[in-house]
Amino acid sequence: MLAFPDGFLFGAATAAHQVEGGCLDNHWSEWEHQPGTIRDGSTADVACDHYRRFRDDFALASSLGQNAQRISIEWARIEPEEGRFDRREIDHYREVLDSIRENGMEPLPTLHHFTHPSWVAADGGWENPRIVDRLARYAEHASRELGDRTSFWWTINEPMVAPALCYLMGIHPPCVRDISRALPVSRHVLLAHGAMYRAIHGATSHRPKVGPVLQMPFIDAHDPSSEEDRAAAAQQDFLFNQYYLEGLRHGIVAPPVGGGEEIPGLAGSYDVIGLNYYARMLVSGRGDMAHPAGGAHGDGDGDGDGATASEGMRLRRPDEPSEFDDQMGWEVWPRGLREQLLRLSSFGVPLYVTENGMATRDERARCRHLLAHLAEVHAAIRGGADVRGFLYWTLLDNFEWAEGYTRTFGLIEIDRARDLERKPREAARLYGEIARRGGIDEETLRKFEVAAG
Ligand code: IFM
Repeated sequence: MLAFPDGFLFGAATAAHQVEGGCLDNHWSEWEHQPGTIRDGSTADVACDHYRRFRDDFALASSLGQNAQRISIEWARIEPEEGRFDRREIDHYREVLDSIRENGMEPLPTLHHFTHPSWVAADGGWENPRIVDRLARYAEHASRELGDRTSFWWTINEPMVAPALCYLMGIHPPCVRDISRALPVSRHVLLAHGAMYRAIHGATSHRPKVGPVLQMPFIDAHDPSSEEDRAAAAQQDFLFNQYYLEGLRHGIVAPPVGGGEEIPGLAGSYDVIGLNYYARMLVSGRGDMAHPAGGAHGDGDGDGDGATASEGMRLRRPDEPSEFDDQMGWEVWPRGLREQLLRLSSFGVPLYVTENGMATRDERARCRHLLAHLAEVHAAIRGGADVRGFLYWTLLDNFEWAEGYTRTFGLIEIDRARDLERKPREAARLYGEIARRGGIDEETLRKFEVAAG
């Protein structure tokens, strides 16, 4: 039996724009309504209609065995115009958080998950340094109003996505490909996290656990014997992973983003750390690059359209075939989850896997993927990492950003042809059994042919 520590959280994660429906006043909604932006021409106007059906969704998640649920709060609902906070929307999220608890689950809300209000975007979005104070003010308001309903706050989901996908690779809006614009964005996401951390602790006396949610691909040299590849991998790892880690730990903005200057209050701005882990990213010195983080990256769906944002995503080591063929075209490598958790364990705070999952229609593959990653979490705990929870990405098939509804990550299928009917998948039941037992038995590992980690 791979037993997890008492009180371990087994849950799922969602993000407002991807599931709620009706998030019309943010910059993603504006973008996805332009022709040619989303793979299947869809929008998130309805998404999973979770904004209205959240009670049923949480009851279902709980009945399946989950004891936690990560959600996100939509900034554009809370602050539709600069400085005007919408009381009805605060009340809505209070009901959402209460409903999670009433269903016996721990709520884990995130304040910024990719989307910001249209008025923020119109004023420069992440490029305008004012976003730091704006996010802090929103975090202060939300945590003051909702702080008695949650013990956790996650500040920004995947800070590196804004510079990398929005300003360097041009995959997410505003779809810029310009390093000189990406670097200030890297600075602002880091500073915004620190300002939000301080704002939350200043606003509430409930002593919540506050932290960032980092998406950390395991970045390695395509050819480990090539010095060029090793140097390129180290450089990518610095930009995507280490830059944020140094900022959090030492409170500095490291080059090439900053000049190593110290930002007051940034050092140690984490009581917990969330890790989103999906894939290994192999890098070659020839300049190939890849990015396994939300949105359109590869073309693993076999639909023959050949669209790919990053050919580098296809880098594979010929002698290490991937066991998992996901719809995103990512190189799924479960061992990387253990490695990144052990890397983060030096921060000395509790760690949570805030996202991990697989987009597939092959249910046995989803179950094997889940077991293989949970086994790696267990191995990380055995190795000394203080991991307290695992939040599967995601609860419901949802709007996968530039991929629309073509990617099926959900524990629960959404039948879009039948009024968004919810249909729990085999992996949801398997996960529920693991959550109820607090571990994985050997028979299950054998049945799915997964090694213990
Ligand atoms: O759907 C995204 C999520 O919003 C952020 N992390 C990665 C997921 C899968 O791409």
